[in-house]
Amino acid sequence: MIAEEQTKNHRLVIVSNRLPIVLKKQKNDWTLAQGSGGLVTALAPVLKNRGGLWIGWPGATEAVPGLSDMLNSVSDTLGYTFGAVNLTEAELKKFYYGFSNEIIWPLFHDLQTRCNFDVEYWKSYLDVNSKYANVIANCVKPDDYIWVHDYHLMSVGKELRKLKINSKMGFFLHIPFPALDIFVKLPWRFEILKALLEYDLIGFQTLRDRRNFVQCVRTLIKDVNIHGKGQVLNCRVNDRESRIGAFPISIDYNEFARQAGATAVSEKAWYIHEDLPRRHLILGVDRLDYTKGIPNKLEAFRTALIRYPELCGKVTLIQIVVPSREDIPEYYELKEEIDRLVGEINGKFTQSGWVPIHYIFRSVSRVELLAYYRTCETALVTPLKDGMNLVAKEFCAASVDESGVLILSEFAGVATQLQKNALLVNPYDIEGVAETIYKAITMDKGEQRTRMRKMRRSVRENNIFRWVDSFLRTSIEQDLNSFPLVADYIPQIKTDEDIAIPFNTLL
Ligand code: ADQ
Repeated sequence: MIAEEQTKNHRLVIVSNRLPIVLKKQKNDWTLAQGSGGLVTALAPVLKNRGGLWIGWPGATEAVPGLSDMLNSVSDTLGYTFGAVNLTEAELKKFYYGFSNEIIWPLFHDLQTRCNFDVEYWKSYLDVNSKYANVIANCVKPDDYIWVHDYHLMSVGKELRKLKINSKMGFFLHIPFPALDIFVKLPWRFEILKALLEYDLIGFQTLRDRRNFVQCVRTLIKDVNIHGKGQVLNCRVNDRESRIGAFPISIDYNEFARQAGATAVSEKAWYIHEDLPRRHLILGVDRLDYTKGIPNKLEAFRTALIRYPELCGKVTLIQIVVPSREDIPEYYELKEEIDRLVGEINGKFTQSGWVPIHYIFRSVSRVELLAYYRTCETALVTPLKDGMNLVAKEFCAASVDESGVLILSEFAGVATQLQKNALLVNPYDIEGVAETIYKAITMDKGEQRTRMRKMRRSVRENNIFRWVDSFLRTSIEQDLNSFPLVADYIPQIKTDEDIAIPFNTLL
C-alpha cells in the first residue's frame, strides 16, 4: 500500500533525444507508430504504472499537422504521455549531427582525430539542451523522477537546475566514457563534467567507463571527494552530492528467445538454409558506423580465405549494414569503403555456386533479423569500441538450440560479461581475427554448446528488466516489482511486416 502510494506520487519522466515512436510521411499524410525495442519494452510498464511521461524529439523538423492529437491517441493506448521537443533543421544539423555526432561520438569512442571541434556546434548543443529542459520544466511536478538518456543531453540536468527544478534526476550514458588523456582534448571538458555532476545519479555501461569518469572528475574538478565501493560510488563537490554507478544495459531476453522460436522465424530460417546449403554461415549485423569496425572485419574475412583456402566454397559471411547518419560525410565515405571491399573480395574469390559475402545494406525486419541470428553458426561482432553492443546479446538469446559461436571484440562493453565463453579478439589484429574465424568454424559442437549455454544464462539473468530495476532501485529506492508487467504491451509476431524494428529509435 505504501509502495503503491509512493509510486503514484512520483511519476517517471524519461528524456531521450528521440521519442520512442516512428513518424512517417507518405505523400502528404503523416502516420505514427509505436516503437519497440528492449528499452521501450522494459520502461513501458513502469511508465504506465506511474502515469509517466516520455520527452523527446518526434523525428520531423517540419510542422506535422495534428501531431499532438496523434501523440494523444498513442498515449491513450499506452497509458503514458509524450512531450515533444521540436527541433529546427539548423538545430538538427549543429546539435545532433554536429556536436553530438562529430564531436562527442568520435571522442568518446577514442577516435579524437575524427572530431570537428566547431564552437558553433557547442553553442547549439547548449541551446538545444536548454530547449529540452524548458519542455521538461513545463511538464514536471516536484515529486517526479527525471531520467535523462545519453550523450546528446548531458547538459539538460544543469539547465533544469538553472530553472530551479529540484526534482531527483538520473543520467545514463549509452556510449563509452573515454580515458582522461582523450577526454581532456574536449575544449568544453570542464563544462561537460560539471553538467554531469548536476545529476543525482550518473550511470555508465561498465566499470571501465565509470573508472574513466572518476579519474576525469578527480583530475579536473576542484574540491572533489569520491568515496565508497561496489557498484555505486558517492561523489561530493562543495555541498552537491551525486552517485556514480555501472549499470550494463541488456535486452528483453525472454521475448527475443520466444520470438526466435516463432513459426514465421523458423520458416524464414529454413529459406536461408535452402538458399545457402552446406555452408558455414558467419553473421555480421552493424549500424553503418566507423566505430563498428566493418572494414577491419571484411579484411579479416579476406585474410581467412587466403590463409585457409579450404574455407573457399564452404563459408559465407552475411553482412547486414543498417544505414545511419549518411548526412555526415564520414559515414558516406565509410559506405563507399565497405562497398569497395565487398566488391574486391567477391570479385577475387567468387566461384560458380558460391559468393563469399552476402551484403545487405538496409534495415531488416525483426523476423528476418531473428532468422539470420538463428541460421548463422558464427556471429562476428568486432567493433573498435562500443558502449555495450546489443547484437551480441541478441545472437545468444536467439540461439534457441544452444549452438553457435560468438566472436567478440574485447573493446565492446559486452565483453566484460561474456568474455569467458565468447572468442575474444582485438579487431585491429586482422591476422588474429582471421585465425579466430577458423577456430570458430572448426570448434566441436560440444564446446559450442557449453559456451553458448553459459552465455545465454548470463544474458537471461542480466536482462533489460534487471537493468531498469537496478537503476531505479539506486535512484529512488523502488524496484520493478512495484510495476507489474503489462501483458497486452508485449508485441506479437505473426508476419514479416508485423514488426520492423525501428533501428536506433532513441539514438
Ligand atoms: P548502437 O550503436 O545502435 O547502440 P547496438 O547496441 O548493437 O548498437 O544496438 C543495435 C540495435 O539495432 C540492436 O538492438 C539490433 O537488433 C538493432 N538492429 C541491428 N541491425 C538491425 C537491422 N538490420 N534492422 C533493424 N534493427 C537492427 C548504442 C551504443 C551501444 C549500446 C546501445 C544500447 O552504441 O554500445 O549497446 O546504444 O545502450
